[in-house]
Amino acid sequence: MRFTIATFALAFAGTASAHATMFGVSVNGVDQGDGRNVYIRTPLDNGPVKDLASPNLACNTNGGEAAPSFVKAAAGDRLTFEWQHDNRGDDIIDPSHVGPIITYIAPFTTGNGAGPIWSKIAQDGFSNGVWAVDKLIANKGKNDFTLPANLAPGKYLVRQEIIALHEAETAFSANAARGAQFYPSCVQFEISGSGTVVPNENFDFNTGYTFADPGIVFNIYTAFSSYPIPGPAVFSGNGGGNGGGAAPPAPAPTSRPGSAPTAAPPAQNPNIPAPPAVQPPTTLQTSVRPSSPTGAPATQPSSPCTPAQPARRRRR
Ligand SMILES: [Cu+2]
Repeated sequence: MRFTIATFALAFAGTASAHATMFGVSVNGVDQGDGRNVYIRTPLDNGPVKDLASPNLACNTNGGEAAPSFVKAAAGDRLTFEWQHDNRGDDIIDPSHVGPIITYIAPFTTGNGAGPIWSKIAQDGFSNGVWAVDKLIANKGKNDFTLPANLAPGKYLVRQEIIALHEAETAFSANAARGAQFYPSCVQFEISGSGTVVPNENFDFNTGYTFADPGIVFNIYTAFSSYPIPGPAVFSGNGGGNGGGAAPPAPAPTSRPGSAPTAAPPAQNPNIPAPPAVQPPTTLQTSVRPSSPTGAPATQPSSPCTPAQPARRRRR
């Protein structure tokens, strides 16, 4: 293993109770089976990527190792990406790891996904006091979104990431022991249909995500009422296939200026039709959560990602 400063920081950045990887995919509700190293480019471990300059930011460790299979789906299909901590249906991810879940697509490559090839097709951040990660845990690790209805047939990578913000009040570049934690996972798809659109936002994670981004350096331990989801707007030529349909219009997330090549406002909260109007069940919360996102600032807890004992690199 490359033992860089960043790796050293990562090695001490995780607990066995914290992280997550993707288990598999359902297409229109049909389980495609365990996708790990089958159609998912499963990373070497379930730890986060924090260095925005790392090529692993695109498709995680192992991102350049093409998986042997592809999920077959059609443009416009409803997809479910299912995450886990260690085992399917377990605690999924530590509830401290609040943050958005963002989904991108790129034409298939056997490369590691680095470079300006990505377009955002779905995103869920923070609304009505509920984070996308809260919903993920409540939904047993499952996050739903819809493929663009007019997507051209062919092979693609679909990359979904959890961004855990529990240490994101400080940039990783300023303190390698903290920083937003990215959990990207890339899934290989072979998509059918008669569409003609290949999303062309040409987003590059290594240059498009920066520590100047207010969605990447974000303090969940002070009062806030909204969260600016990082990255470009949701691709506007997606044929309207993105939403859950029931969510009312809401203010668009504020992306970093210059990050969105298209002018259309992003779709809002495509993943879950009707977020609860009240706080999530208290059983989903732990003492490390702020008592209210809109209330008095909570005391910043000691990090749940700083174990007392040295962590090994492999944590699965
Ligand atoms: Cu963690």
